[in-house]
Amino acid sequence: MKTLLIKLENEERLSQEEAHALWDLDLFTLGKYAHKKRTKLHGKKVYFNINRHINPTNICADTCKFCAFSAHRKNPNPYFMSHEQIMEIVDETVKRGTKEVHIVSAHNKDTSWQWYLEIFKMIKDKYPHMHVKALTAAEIDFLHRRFNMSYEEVIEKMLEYGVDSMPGGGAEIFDEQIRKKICHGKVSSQNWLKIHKLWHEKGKQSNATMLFGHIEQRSHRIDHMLRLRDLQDQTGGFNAFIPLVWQKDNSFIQTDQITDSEEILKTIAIARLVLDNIKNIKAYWATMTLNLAMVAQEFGANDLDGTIEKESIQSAGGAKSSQGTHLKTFVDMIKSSNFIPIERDSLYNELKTY
Ligand code: V47
Repeated sequence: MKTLLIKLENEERLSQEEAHALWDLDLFTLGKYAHKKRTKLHGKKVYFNINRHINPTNICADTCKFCAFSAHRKNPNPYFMSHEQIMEIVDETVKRGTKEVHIVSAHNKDTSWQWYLEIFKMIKDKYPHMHVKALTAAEIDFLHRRFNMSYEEVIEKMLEYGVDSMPGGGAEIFDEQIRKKICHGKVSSQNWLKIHKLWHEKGKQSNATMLFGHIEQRSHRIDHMLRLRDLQDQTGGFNAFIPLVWQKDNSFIQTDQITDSEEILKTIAIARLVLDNIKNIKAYWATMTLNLAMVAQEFGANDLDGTIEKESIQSAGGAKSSQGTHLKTFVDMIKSSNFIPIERDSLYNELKTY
């Protein structure tokens, strides 16, 4: 424990063993070191962007037990949007100053790879400055399996059709045993990492998520972070790490695990301390409430994600995020917490200080 504290004090890289030992520290000790690191990197700035989430279909070939969004399971309302419907949403959101569309779909086997990709080209043709963050590694793996395309071919098409960056979804928890229990058949951990590596090798950036608070143990979260840290050492392509708190309504997982505020804040603080090579830690307000996401800014996080406008995946599981949030709410909350609100673009360039 003594060497761990000395290393934290000196801001040295933590070994695997030391990373696991972080759980033995209390929240306020973790918070002290995590906040020191976040302040060194970002001062009092809290980042967010003005974005729109679009989830074009919920019809899914996969059967992940944690998911309430997939229409195969307890969600009784299957839907599928046409490109015209998606463009109507984009046209509307542009009027409100949106600078990023975040497009994540279920794995719909009754469509074509063109349906997935052409929408990106339509958006870029009409709005060349709109940042398209689209296709999780899980979707890329699905397109590869369904349409017999190699990962490289899917990635070439993404570049050709105008995808700017990749969202971090589909990572869930990398531990293979847990993965088998919660999302058997979906992209493997190894392939999730391989796909991001291939994307980074094209000079492109992406995010990384971690779904926690279901049946995994704390040690699995550390294992997850360390696998990301290893890849980031090789490529430097991850913009942000996003721990997603599992929303339990309408799911097929039975668990007694309680994920309270202390556990969420500890996970954020540990992420900041372990992931010494990922600059941005997002407290994704949709899965931890805006209030706790604000508190998380004192425990290592430096970002809140965006205004979102409409959110269908986490809200299907019980999160109060279906209507997004207002820019003014963000700005007021950040200011009243004595931080500085910074609107950023999708790659963390600063656009405006409020
Ligand atoms: O991979 C599904 C998660 C992810 C639930 O890159 C759930 O900026 C909680 O990719 N409770 C997709 N989480 C969302 C995603 C994302 C979200 C926010 C920011 C970014 C980014 C990417 O949603 C899935 C899965 O892990 N998810 N169901 C649920 N009930």
